[in-house]
Amino acid sequence: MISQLNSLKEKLSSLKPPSNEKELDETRLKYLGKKGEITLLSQEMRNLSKEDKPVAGKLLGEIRNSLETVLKNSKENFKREKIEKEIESEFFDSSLPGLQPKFGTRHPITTTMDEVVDIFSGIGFQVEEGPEAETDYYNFEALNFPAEHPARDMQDTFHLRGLPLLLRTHTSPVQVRAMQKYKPPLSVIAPGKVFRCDADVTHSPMFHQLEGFTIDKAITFGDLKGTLNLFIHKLYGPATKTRFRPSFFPFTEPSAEMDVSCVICKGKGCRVCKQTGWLEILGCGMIHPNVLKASDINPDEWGGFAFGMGIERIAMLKYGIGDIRHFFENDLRFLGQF
Ligand code: 2U9
Repeated sequence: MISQLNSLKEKLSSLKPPSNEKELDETRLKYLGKKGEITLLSQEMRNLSKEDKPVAGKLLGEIRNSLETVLKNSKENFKREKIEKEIESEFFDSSLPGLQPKFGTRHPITTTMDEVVDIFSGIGFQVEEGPEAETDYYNFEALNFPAEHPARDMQDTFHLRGLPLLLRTHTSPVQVRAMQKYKPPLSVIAPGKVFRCDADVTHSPMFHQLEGFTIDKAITFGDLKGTLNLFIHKLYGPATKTRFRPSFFPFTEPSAEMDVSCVICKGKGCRVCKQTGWLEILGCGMIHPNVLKASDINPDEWGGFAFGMGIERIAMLKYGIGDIRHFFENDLRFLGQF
């Protein structure tokens, strides 16, 4: 037994330490497992003589301790190596420049619409919204459109198949609904999407409008001019000139179109204003008595002015954009510029 222990000690002293976890487990099993060499030898201890027992016991203890130390050191080495490898693979260089996050931008139509709404809200107009699918009554009849008016033509208006509805061609029906809902005096703006069967460089089948009106006693064309001049000076700057030309709309009488001095060349004449120095910006007029009557407002007691503008046109002039289709293509190279 003693000689067996001595040769085991000899063998273990030249034992190559395990080089991986698998070898470590195999070595442990080989010597310290249930049927391992050291375990079997320690079981045989009880058969030894009284004299040999302490010598063998001391030797066995030394062998077990030195093997356990080797195994423990190897295990710790493996653990450390594993952590070092992990740290190396997950290395984070905090001195590298960060990745630039991509921020979205507001659509130029949203920005322009908000700006126009803010100006009119600031001088007391209340904002109203309404349905995009409308009846013929609210879109045409209540607005004094004669039955055979060209705007009612199938080519201009989108009709909803099988339903007595159409896509509103202007936001005027929202204004009619407001006139019926509230009592004058009343100042309303109606921003929103409108739909017309039309498409080219300056027309899109869907575009944005903002219309407004004021109804009060003794309203004059002077009130209309004062309000719109204030709006234009806030939108394009106080040096912008305005002029009014006679026009026609079924819902206003008299009607006018308002021009502004060219926002690009300041009135000198350029490609955008076709050398005239002026840009057509919106339509307006005094609300037709028939329109007031249709909403139960007495035209002998009350009068009103109204106006309407296409937001795409305002934005095209503000940003110098030549083609309305840019607004709807959602090209990030275009949208990222605003
Ligand atoms: C009610 C009474 C009157 C709204 C008005 C215009 C003139 C006008 C166009 C501008 C460019 C439409 O987008 S556009 O093509 N609009 O010229 N709109 S007066 O008049 C109203 C509206 C509602 C009850």
